[in-house]
Amino acid sequence: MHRLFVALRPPGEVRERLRAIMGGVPGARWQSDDQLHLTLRFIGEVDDHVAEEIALALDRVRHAPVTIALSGVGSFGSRGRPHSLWARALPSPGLGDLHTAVEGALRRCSIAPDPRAFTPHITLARLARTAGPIDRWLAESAGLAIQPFTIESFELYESELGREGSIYHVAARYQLR
Ligand code: 2AM
Repeated sequence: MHRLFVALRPPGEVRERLRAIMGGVPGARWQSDDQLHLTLRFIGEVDDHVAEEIALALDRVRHAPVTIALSGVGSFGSRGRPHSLWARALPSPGLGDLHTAVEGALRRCSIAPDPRAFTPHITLARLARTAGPIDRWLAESAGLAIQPFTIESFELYESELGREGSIYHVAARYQLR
């Protein structure tokens, strides 16, 4: 079985800016440089045959490079029990269209459509149940503003659940042009 997702990898300078705002929340597991990505679509567990079919379907996606800007931060989970911290990607036509194109490719592989709205973000930390308060970090990081940058490929990732958090491997890379 393969645990798959489709994501965009921010360039090195952007990852550095993101890493600069990591810290200051006790019990937060900050993402390593390798783990930083913007998920276009989480697929989940599929067998070898479906994984191959997905890789081929994604190879048929034709899309121009996409421009992304990051603005502000947020958290997922309930107010009393947040479970992740992230940087927000501003919605853009390119990003939305690429998401739709990926969704279409997956549908052709009989992957059920994702019922959740696409909320583009880059997860920065996962929070343990015992993590300290996040309000100060949210306030201090609210001004995050990363000017538009261009992404020229998207990736199919395989996720391996490890003790220190997930390890992500690029299973295939698809050029945007
Ligand atoms: P997240 O960053 O908001 O946690 C690999 O697990 C990637 O897929 C993560 O970036 C994660 O989003 C995303 N993802 C979306 N839905 C998921 C799910 N149901 N289970 C695990 N990961 C999911």
